[in-house]
Amino acid sequence: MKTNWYKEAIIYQIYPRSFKDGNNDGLGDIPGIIEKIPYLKDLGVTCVWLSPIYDSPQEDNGYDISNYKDIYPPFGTLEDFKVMIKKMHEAGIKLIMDLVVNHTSTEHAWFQDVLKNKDSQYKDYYIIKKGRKNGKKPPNNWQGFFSGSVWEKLPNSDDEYYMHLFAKGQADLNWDNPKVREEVKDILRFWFDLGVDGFRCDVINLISKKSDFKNRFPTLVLTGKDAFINGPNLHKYLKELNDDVISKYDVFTVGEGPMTSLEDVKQLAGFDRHELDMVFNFNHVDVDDFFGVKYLGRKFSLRRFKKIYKKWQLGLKGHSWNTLFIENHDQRRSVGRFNTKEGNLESAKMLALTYLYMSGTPFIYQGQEIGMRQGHFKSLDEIVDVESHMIQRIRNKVFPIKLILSKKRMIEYSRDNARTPMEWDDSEYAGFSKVEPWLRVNSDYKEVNVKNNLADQNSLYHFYQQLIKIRKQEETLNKGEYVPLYMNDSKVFAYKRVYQNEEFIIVSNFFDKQIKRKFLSSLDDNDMILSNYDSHIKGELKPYECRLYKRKII
Ligand code: ISL
Repeated sequence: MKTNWYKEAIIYQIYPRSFKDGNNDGLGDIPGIIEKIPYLKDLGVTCVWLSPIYDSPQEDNGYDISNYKDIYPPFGTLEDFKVMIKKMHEAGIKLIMDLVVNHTSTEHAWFQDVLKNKDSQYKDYYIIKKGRKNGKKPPNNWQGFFSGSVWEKLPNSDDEYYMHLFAKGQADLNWDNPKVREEVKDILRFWFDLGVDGFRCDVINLISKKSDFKNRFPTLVLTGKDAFINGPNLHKYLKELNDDVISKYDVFTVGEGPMTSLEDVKQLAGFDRHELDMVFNFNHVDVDDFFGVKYLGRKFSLRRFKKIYKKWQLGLKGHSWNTLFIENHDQRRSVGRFNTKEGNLESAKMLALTYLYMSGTPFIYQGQEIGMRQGHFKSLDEIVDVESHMIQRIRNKVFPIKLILSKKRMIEYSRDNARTPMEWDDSEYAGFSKVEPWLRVNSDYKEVNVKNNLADQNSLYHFYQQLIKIRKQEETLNKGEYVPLYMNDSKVFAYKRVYQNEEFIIVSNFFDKQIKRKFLSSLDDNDMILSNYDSHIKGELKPYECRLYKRKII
């Protein structure tokens, strides 16, 4: 019986290859995660989202799966997995995995069979079309998420291509084939029966493609996106997965939904829709991107940021449940984004309170709780992310792109910035490993690390720990209505959470300047239960000052 426990969860995302190296081969692994379960418990998290650990050639760090029912050997074994989930459950921590079924790796047995046998039974598992001009040109002009054509010639064919919305090694599955849907159900049952408590569903809104494979009007990015984003059978297939498998377990699903609208999310994760439970939408983290084009930045605007949150907080009320996140393995680190300042502790604390206390389920990405920063890579040669390499390829070929997309921006926006090894202490390789890791450790590890955070009661870690503790014990912060305040204020983000006869008020100065605000006189300092400063000035907010008030409604 489904109990909707996800609504009270505090979820911590682990990117396995960068979390903790248990066997000193330079790569994070399951034994390393097991070793850190007490750390997760002390922080107060109640659920872990584990990015892919399945067998994979690792072209996209595991988001290219070659065997859905086995573990990538350097991460460990299925037996290690069983130990991990048992220990997590004993610690009161649930575990959700990453379901990556829009595509498989081209190393998957199904795709390998297509390469070996002309009349393979698995050919219809994928999206394979004849090219134009006798196969000399791809079937159409659609562009993928990592830039470039979504088509790659089948090595064993003169005129056939397979679709890949991401890297060449990630062949899109044909979800219109009922056998593919049955395979996915089988994968779900396999992991649910091992005790997994749910799934984060990778780019799940891309699984259904339109049957019209004609060219589309060329756009700057993602030409043809109308044909593969939120496609015609998406809801039908999600309902089918839910009715046939997911609804039979006390689990939850959160879909990753790039370019989903508020209406899309109401459809995908509506309480009465029986499809997904939640959706990751990216409107708020696209706030400083050039209209969704991540690499073409845009000046941050607090007003725009507040409007986006108001839209989603009020828009989903009564329909679905919000996800709350400011970082993940694809996003730049939040310290230094959203008007905060790298190294400015007050700004990191202010951002934490502001996003964590909204209505919805909070997600914390590994390292966010200790203020891990951008990787500060010196050159593109240090970057390993396939997305960066594919964009660099196009950048080198198309001069105008090279003009608008500088090397500096390529480095700054690379997803590797969020994937540097977790910084545990000030020993060599930051306590992540005893050998040189797969990706350079951030050079700030002697300052920014778990050990220093644990030793300092005023650290960001302890602030997150306190925020989580309060959030878990206060029903109003779980059930309370989100009420935006002072929407026209260009420097202060303020809102309240109201439930029965109680309200919490969150006030955050998003700027590095001391400011006067008349509305502060309406708040009684005796009601203040948390702040990132020890002292306060009547009627004013210090730089990046945040305050949490709790009061009865008379
Ligand atoms: O960062 C993004 C969202 O703003 C996109 O570039 C992201 O790549 C896209 O949302 C899909 O991401 C997911 O699928 C990819 C994988 O590389 C990402 O790591 C994963 O989060 C392909 O599986």
